Amino acid sequence: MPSDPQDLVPPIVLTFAASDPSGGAGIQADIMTLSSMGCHALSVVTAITVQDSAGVEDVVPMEADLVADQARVLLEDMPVAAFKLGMLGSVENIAAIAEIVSDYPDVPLVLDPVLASGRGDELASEDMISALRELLLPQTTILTPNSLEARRLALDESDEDDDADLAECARRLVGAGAEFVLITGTHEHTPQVINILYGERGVLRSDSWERLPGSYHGSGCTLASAIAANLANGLDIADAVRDAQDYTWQALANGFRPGMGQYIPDRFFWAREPEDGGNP
Ligand code: PXL
Repeated sequence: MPSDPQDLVPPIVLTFAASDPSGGAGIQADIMTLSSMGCHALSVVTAITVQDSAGVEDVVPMEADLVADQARVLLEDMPVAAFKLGMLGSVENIAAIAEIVSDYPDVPLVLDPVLASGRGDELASEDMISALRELLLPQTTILTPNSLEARRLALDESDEDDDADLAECARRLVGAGAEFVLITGTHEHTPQVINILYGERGVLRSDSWERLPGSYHGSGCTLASAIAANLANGLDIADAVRDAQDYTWQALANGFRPGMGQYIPDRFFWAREPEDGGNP
């Protein structure tokens, strides 16, 4: 028996995200990823969605007071090693969460700016984008937009430069307060998917991945949660980002299609033997 029961407690990560009952994205994706990577997941639900593997039919945000209460009781009880923020549901929720995390400035914060689903359903209003920029970017350790989200967050309507290059977007997002920005390249028309990590001094690392043929639901949630798990496990930012991409690529490569819509990543690919009926 270890003398200290704390030795048995895995690193704890608190995720704020919306429920995706399909198990593809959202808080369900976060819990699976964090668990698969050896963390204990605390999960504060910010909104309920109605969706299947083909698309989102409805989004109902939780009351901001209820979001704040869920988080406060957990934070008074347990030491949190990282925060992960996904779809937040409303401007009021963003403000409540920004206030809570401001009490924990030393805890790394991974912000996945969920603006639309991979299938194009809008999941954040312009007001929510402004609130993310103003209230959360200054508290963000690492922001994980895809290239479309990076452009929407970095450029405003008056910007002529719709096609501003991603390095310029990253520069502006770092200027707005994010310590690091990982821009994923799935939506760019490059033969390989190129993901680039930027910091204050520009590019920190660039990783290229074989482009997989499927259309996936929940890849962004998986990547951001995997980064949070790695930071909670004590990895530095460059190693956390590299290892999380490797994990996510494998989860996608082993993805499955549970219904009539998109593929979803298998976050427990490592636990399945091919002879169990899992993917090879
Ligand atoms: O993949 C982004 C995402 C995050 N969270 C929820 C979602 C989606 C995409 O559909 O539904 C709840």
